[in-house]
Amino acid sequence: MTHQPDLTLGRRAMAMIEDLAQHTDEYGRLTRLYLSPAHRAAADTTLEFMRRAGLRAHIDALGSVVGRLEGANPEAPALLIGSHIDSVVDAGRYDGNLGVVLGIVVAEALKAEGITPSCPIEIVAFGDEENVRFPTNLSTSYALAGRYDPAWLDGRDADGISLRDALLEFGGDPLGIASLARDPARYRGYLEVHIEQGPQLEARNLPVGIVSAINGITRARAYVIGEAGHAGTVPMNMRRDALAAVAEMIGIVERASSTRNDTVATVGVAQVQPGAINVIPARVDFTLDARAPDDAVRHAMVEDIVTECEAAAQRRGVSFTIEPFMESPATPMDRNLMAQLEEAVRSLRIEPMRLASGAGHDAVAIANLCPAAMLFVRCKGGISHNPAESITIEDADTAARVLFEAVKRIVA
Ligand code: HGY
Ligand code: MN
Ligand code: MN
Repeated sequence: MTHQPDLTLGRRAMAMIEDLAQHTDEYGRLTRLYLSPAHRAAADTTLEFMRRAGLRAHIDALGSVVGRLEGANPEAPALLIGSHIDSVVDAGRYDGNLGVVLGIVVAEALKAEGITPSCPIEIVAFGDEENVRFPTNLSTSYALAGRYDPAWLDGRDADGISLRDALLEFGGDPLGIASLARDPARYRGYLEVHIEQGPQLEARNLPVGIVSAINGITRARAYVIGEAGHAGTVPMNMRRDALAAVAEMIGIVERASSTRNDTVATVGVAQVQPGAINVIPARVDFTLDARAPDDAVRHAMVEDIVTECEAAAQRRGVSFTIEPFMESPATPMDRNLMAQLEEAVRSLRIEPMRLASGAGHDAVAIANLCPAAMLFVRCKGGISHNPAESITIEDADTAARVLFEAVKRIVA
């Protein structure tokens, strides 16, 4: 009779996930952007979770929630565990949040088993991993690595609000950012548990997997300007139709990213002006998100896309401008921490599968502070960035027990 886990840890995690899912900026769907009222409410809830778990917890100058469990030797390099509680628009409830609540569940389990870690354990709920509201790149986790770009404070959201003003409104402190930088000598490693957001674990019928590397990302804004005109009178061969040009450019993006099976590129936003049924589109602003496991491959792909879009613009008599605003490097995970995770997975008699991450994560930023590793959790159909995102309580429980086993090994 195989040991049927009592699912206590999974139940605990799912209950906290449900509590957090109530905090949204949009009625009827989950949208929780960095420094929004919903982010503040979720941060306060996370603070409460951490304190109830016996952690010394606070919300830092950038809105991250930080909980600390002192170890036998408070001076020993700490173990960092975390993920993010901000979301995309109309999001699923597990992206990011799962890694935060599992860290808290493991802290509770250590206490319940009377285990005092040899070193401190810090659990962090980052607030700006999705970079949806402001033109930033993992700003709250880069701050811990001492790499916060002050220019991010001047970035503005769709309503023209600067990150600085939003931070002050949230109760943050722009002057307290520099002091968030952690001393690398005081951290032994970072573990992040996250839903896979892809179909591989489900295809292999595995509940968890170990991340080998995180893909690099280039994000850019592009602007195509043609000429508005009467939809009924201008002959097709005399138009400078900005939207028709962008339609061709989206085909270019698809083709350039489909030549290899490990590259992807997406046009996620396109705003058409003036946007009337009987007016030839004068201008289209759109975005590009391009990814690859190798930085040189990604840069070459973006260069191809730009060159071909410029030629298409030339042919069509429209202007094409593209402005990259975010570069995130491809990031290999730490071999030693990966081995610790693999041992923990094996201890639960699960085959340890390694897989790359197509999605970006706070681990990319924290890898500049200390060794970093990630555990992926199976999600239904690989669906994410979608309210249909879901995991089972059994897999949440398995992930919690793997994290618990790995943490016990690392802080023994
Ligand atoms: O876009 C990403 O890869 C992540 O979900 N922020
Ligand atoms: Mn995420
Ligand atoms: Mn995400």
